[in-house]
Amino acid sequence: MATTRRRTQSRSARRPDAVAAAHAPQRPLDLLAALRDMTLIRLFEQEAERQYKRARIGGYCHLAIGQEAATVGAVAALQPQDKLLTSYRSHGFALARGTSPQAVMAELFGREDGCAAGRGGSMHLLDPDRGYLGGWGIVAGQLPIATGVALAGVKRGEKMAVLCELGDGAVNMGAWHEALNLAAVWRLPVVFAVFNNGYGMGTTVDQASAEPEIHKRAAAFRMPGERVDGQDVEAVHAAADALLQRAREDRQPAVLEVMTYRLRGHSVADAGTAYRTKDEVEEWASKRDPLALATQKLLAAGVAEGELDAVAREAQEAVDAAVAFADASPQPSVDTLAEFVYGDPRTAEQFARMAPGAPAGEAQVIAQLQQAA
Ligand SMILES: Cc1ncc(C[n+]2csc(CCOP(=O)(O)OP(=O)(O)O)c2C)c(N)n1
Repeated sequence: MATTRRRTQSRSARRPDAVAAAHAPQRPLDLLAALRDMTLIRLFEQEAERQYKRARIGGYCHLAIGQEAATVGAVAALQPQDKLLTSYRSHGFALARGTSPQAVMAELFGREDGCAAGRGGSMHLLDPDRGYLGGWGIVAGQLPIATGVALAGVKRGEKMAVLCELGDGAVNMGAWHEALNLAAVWRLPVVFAVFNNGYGMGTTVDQASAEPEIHKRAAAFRMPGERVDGQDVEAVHAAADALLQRAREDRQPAVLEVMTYRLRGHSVADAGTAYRTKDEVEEWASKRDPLALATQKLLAAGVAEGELDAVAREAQEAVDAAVAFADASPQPSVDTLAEFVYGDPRTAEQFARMAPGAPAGEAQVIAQLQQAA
């Protein structure tokens, strides 16, 4: 059946440049609403950075300050039935998809009211009700899962698409090849959005990739591949919208390379200065800041400055409320740590008994397991 589908595919379906032209955005982007989302994400992450440095947030914390247009533009192109999977740099995705700032901040704090019940932390945000099937901490780990989610959608006869975000570092993992190959062979409705911020930790794209123009790699899988300016929220939205429509309607998988930049280090623990110059960062901050670019466009379109001030004020209020909420949310108790990890509750129970301070020690649990075997 897959063969028949491939044969009946029109010639234009194989020409990447024809895709955007053939599909004008279904719903034009509301730029003011996009700026609201971007501002919330920026202020939220600045606050997360402060809270991390105060040790209120544990584990890892990867900020995407500078990448807000890429995130908001892509997520705004999703429809309610679509699914979203991302890498670990994921706070903005949850917020843009509609998860409350409270639930995201509580997750960063590791609290019960977090969107993953405090078990996931910054890298593993989750909101299945909104089709957000996770931030994933293993580089490229989300790709095969996204392809599987798209296959499940097809099997159920749903008219949906999957947006799978990944970093430029993920395109050299085996999972990239497996996931894109199967997506193409089975014609699955998944758009792989590569957020190319120039670096995988401290390694540049050129150092890691034989073909650094990542969208061109789509040709190896005979799927469309496009590159877009990731600092321009309208451009990202238009490109993502076209490819997602095409995924939903024609089951056409695609690669969208979104050119962006992270203004902070790889994680809060990385100063981000060892492998790039201050001038480079300054250049992006002063000339290519996505919030400033959207603000300029809105002012040019006649939106009053007062209205833009209100956007920043309201976002700050939401962030402050999120911190207060997270602070007041209870800590999960240690003996429930394995909940949601194992499908079998008995395994969770055994795990709980191994927790520090638990009445039964590891040796006893092992003995019980051996007896049961
Ligand atoms: C399989 C695997 N190898 C290594 C790591 C450690 N690691 C975490 S992030 C990262 C760099 C990924 O860079 P990229 O995909 O470009 O994403 P970005 O950080 O730029 O958003 C690495 C090597 C990991 N999490 N998973």
